[in-house]
Amino acid sequence: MMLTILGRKSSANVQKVHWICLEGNIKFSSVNIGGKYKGHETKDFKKLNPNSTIPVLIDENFTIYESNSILRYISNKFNILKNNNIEKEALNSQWIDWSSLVFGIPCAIFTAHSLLLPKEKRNYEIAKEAEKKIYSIFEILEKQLSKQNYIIDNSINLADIPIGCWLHRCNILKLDISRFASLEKWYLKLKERESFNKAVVFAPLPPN
Ligand SMILES: N[C@@H](CCC(=O)N[C@@H](CS)C(=O)NCC(=O)O)C(=O)O
Repeated sequence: MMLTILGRKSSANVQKVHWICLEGNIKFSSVNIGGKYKGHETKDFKKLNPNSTIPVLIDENFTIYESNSILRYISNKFNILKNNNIEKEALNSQWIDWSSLVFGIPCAIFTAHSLLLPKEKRNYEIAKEAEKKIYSIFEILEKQLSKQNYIIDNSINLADIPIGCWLHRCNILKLDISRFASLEKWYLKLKERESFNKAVVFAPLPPN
C-alpha cells in the first residue's frame, strides 16, 4: 500500500516529508489540504490530527502527525539516511528539533508577514524582528557548515532535510544567503539533488 501524505505542497513541513520519500524512492500519494485548499479544520481531518495542522501521514492502518516525527518514522521504516551510530542519531535529533523550535518559528513569522497574510494584516515591525532573528540563525548555521560539508558530517543526513526546507523558504523570501559562504555552498549542494528540487525548489508558494 502506498503512503498518503495530507497537506499542501507549499508547506515547508509537508515538503520535508515529500523530500524524504523521494530520497528513498518511496511511492506516495499527496492530498492538498490547508492554505487555499482548506479542509484541515473539518471534523474528519481532526480525527486524524486534533491540532488541525498539516502534514499528516497515513500508512495503511497507521496515522501520524507532527512533521519531524513523520520524518523519523519514514527514515526508520524504509532505512533512509540512517546511520547506526547512537551519537550521530542524537545529533540528527538535536538539529531536527532545532529546525522547528529555533529556525522554523521566525521563518513562519516572516512568511506570514511578508507573503501569506493579506496586505492590511501584515506587520512590518514583526517581519523585521523575524528577519533579524533569521540572520542570527544563519550565523549559527554558517559556523556549523564551515566545519564540514553538511549539518552533521561530510554527507547528507536526516537533519539536512528540515533545515534545507526552511533555508529555501528564506531564499524565496529574498533573505540574503550569499553573505554566508558555507551556508550558500551547502544550499547549492542540496540543489544538486533531484529529491530536493522536486519536493522543495519546484513546489508552489504558500498558500497554494
Ligand atoms: N509542529 C507541526 C507544525 C505544523 C504546522 O504548523 N503546519 C502548518 C503549515 S506549515 C499548517 O498546518 N498550517 C495551516 C494551513 O496550512 O492552512 C509540524 O511540524 O507538523
